[in-house]
Amino acid sequence: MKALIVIDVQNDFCPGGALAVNDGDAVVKPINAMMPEFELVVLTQDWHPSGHGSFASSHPGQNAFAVIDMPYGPQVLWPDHCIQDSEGAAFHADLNVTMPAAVIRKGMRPQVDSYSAFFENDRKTATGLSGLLRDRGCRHLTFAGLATDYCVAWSALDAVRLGFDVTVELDACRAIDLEGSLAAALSEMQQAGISLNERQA
Ligand code: VGL
Ligand code: ZN
Repeated sequence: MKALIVIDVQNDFCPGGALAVNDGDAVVKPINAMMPEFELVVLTQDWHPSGHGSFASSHPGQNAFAVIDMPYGPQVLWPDHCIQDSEGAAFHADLNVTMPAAVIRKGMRPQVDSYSAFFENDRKTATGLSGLLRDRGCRHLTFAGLATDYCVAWSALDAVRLGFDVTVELDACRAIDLEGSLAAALSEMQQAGISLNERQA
């Protein structure tokens, strides 16, 4: 059984959004087109309370994109984004939200970020996604969405550690690319045995 995990295709990661990814909205079309190929489709939604610990605005004197030490390790500070119930946190208006069977929300605890769809950044607190996938008999996972070098990569790498067979559809992903983060993420994913697919290549 094959599942498609669609990562954070939300307004704030699209052009005009609070943490806009270059060309982020270009992922919507290929993702919608891919959905019917999968037995199960799951969406993730970055879903922060206001004043979240990953926001630069919560750390006086710090700027967006600085890195600080949190109790669970280094944390990039982001502009305020994907605040629960805001328009920025909503899925892109053209994303197919009818076919997906579940939405996994993440980053809800005020002091812990969550890039991965499986575990928060403390690397301990599970979201429950792996149980859902196992209960549904899915061993083969394909990832697409935003952003390649953060939430997509962290999710795909966790999936490999959890024993799933993992593909990332690069044509249906776009990156933030902070100081070489895209190249680093691609090489880490490759070394972990993840198939990096480029359909249009
Ligand atoms: C993401 C930074 C902060 C992502 C989410 O979806 O890649 N990046 N929150
Ligand atoms: Zn976030």
